[in-house]
Amino acid sequence: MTATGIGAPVRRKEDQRFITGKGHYTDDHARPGQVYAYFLRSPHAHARIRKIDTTQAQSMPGVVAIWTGQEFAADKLGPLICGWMINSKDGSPMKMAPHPALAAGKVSHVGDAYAVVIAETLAQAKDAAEKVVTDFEVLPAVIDPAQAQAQGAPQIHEVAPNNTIYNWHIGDPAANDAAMKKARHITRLDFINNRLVPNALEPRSALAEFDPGSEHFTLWTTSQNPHVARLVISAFIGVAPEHKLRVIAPDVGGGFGSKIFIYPEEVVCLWAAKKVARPVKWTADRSEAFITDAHGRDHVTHAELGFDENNKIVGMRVKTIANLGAYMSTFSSAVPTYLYATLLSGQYDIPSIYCEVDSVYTNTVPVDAYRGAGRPEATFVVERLIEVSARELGVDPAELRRKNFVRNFPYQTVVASLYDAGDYDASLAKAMEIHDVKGFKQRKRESAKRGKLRGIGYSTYIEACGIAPSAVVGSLGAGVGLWESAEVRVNPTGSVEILTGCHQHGQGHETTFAQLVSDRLGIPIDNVTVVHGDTDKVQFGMGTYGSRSGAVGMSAIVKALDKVEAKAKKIAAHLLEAAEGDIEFKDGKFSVAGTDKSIGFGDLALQAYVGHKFPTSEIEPGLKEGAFYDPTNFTFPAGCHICELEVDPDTGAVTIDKWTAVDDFGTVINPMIVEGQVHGGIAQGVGQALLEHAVYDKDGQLMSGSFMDYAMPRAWNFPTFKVDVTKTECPSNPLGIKGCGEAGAIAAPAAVMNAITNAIGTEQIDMPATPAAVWRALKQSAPARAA
Ligand code: MCN
Repeated sequence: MTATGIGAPVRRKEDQRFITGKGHYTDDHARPGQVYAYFLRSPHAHARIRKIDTTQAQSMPGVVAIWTGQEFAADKLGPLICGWMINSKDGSPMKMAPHPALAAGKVSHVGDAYAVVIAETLAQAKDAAEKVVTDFEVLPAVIDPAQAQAQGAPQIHEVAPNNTIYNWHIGDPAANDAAMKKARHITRLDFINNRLVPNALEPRSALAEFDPGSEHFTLWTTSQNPHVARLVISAFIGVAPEHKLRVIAPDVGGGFGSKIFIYPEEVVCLWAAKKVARPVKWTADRSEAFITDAHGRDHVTHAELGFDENNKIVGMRVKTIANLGAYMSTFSSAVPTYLYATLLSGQYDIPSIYCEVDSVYTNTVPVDAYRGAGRPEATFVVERLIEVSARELGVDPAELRRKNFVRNFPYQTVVASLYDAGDYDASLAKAMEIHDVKGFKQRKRESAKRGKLRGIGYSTYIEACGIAPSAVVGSLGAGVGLWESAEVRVNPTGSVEILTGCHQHGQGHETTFAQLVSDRLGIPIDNVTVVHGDTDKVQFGMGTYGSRSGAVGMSAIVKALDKVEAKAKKIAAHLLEAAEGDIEFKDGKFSVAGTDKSIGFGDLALQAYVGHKFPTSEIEPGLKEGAFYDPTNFTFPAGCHICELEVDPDTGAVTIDKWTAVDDFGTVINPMIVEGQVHGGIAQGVGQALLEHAVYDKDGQLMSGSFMDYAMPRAWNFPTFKVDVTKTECPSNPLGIKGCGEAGAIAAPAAVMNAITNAIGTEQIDMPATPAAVWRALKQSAPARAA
């Protein structure tokens, strides 16, 4: 390992500009003549629009234009789409309701945009918006996913009777019934997986420009996948043809999934920019973000786990209702199905699993992928079930896990995933050792002396990421392939530009991708630049989500580097007057085996471009290669997180005292970045378990719609994490990498809730375990505990 190569804890190159305020985010961009968009949003969860009167607003100072959903509809643009087809168990396709970028005739959630004001300044746009008079006929709304399918529930979209989008399943119900009948013990649990707001640091933003001379559009936008945004906007919505639309996702301040999707605002800005013939900018304020960024999670689940007389699992049965909100967001349909149920086997050898998922519409903000997307929900089901089972069976929770671990790889689960490599015993043992699980009893006694209840909880999670083999996702209904692209451009001076289809918005790609290239080509890391996020510069790529940039994006770079090396060897052979097969490449030098003849990488790059010294009839000048890489399988990071905490029985307050995480991410490119990713993920998972909740009242008003009401985790909510790794290399990519970007968020909620329920002695508590919820659970279970 070199000081900056694979495995080195190199400091993030990009942080220099971020921490000195030199980042360039969408809202930092300004175009001459730019005007501002302000959206009128529904104050009601469900309402018919009887009339919109813009007369007074039109005459307000600075107003350039005001358009409603009717005017948008008149231009016959396509609706926003969900790109992953899911069929119900009867074979019928999911019921996708139209989602126009500006609602016309009816609004379906608080925050649904139905008109836009374009003005010289944002303040003028807001002032004018206040003068728009909208006559709403308020309709009954349905908010709770568990009520959405009830008889007599308000119907949101005509295409979806009973508000049901699909009724999907995986597994064989009859075989599962038979398996569960044989169980000697069945653990049964009901959960709510709480709805979360993504809250990226940088709110979403869009700046659209139209050049009437060339008829080209440019869109600066907060996107995790600019090419996909361009494809959807051109092919499905039809604002601009693909080749005349440049999408730039510059520095983006966090996404956590919420910026994968194509949203109404960027579409409307593009449409408006052409109509007013001026650049149009929109940037969400925080309140707008709360009611427009796609939310995460929101499942209601009943789950059962059956055991035989030897405590071996015989079967699992799960029924989930997933809330997809008022419209189907871009990837929403896949989250509670293929990203959820396919992980229900956890780290365990489970011979029979049956899972049914009903996805429903409600009058709430659309729900889509949020860090982990389906896999935190699956881990929560599996890891709560196994922990509670251990308690019910009276066995040690680590022992019960060990008894049921998968040990022979590859392992085909009964829910379609093919686990390729892993060592679950190793991560559990290492975590228990680091955590000092043996000392828990003593620590519990000490807590008790101070009147505190101490609990410990495990989460031996697995997830599938590195999304994903195109053929697999295609067969499951995805509208796109999920390969990745790269181009390696060697410049004449020997510096290198990597053009990647991935997009970084906090993950440190400018460093880790450069580490790979520096390692491989033997050049200083500072001679490598990573270019991403601009459809005019970079070849088509699929973007960043599903912890794929390491496993898939870097594999595409490896493939392109292979081609660069192959061509460079050809050139070296000519320059050194040797046979191509005799050229070796090591430490940045091409040499003829067994001789002292060599040429450095930089010199060779120059020769490649001047082309003076080799026959261009045999070798093309230049040194630049591209590759598309399609993985052969998902990667399956797995590990063990242990949470230890204290509960104050008087107040219900929870203090996390110790956290140990041992993860298997295969080959680690940069341990410092990986550790940072784990920290961030744990923080988000703990946020879900203890603090965060998008609470709607029965009328569909978001009660926790600001940071005054929606509690984000803070540094003082955490102890210092102990983070370590084990390693089994991933066999399905050339670097042996498994993704790390979501692991913490996937593992953490179950670890926290297992620890809390261990401390308070009752399972009857849902996330978030706020002090009030913990205190209530303690009071309600007191009689049972006393008995
Ligand atoms: N890496 C590594 N060794 C490995 C695996 C990864 O050194 N074995 C490095 C990668 O090279 C990359 C980083 O770790 O620099 C994360 O890699 P990966 O796990 O491939 O995840 P992605 O880069 O694809 O990022 C997506 C992932 C997801 S899905 C969410 S959600 C998330 C996350 O990253 N959103 C984030 N981390 C985030 N971090 C920040 N700051 N902001 C977000 O929005």
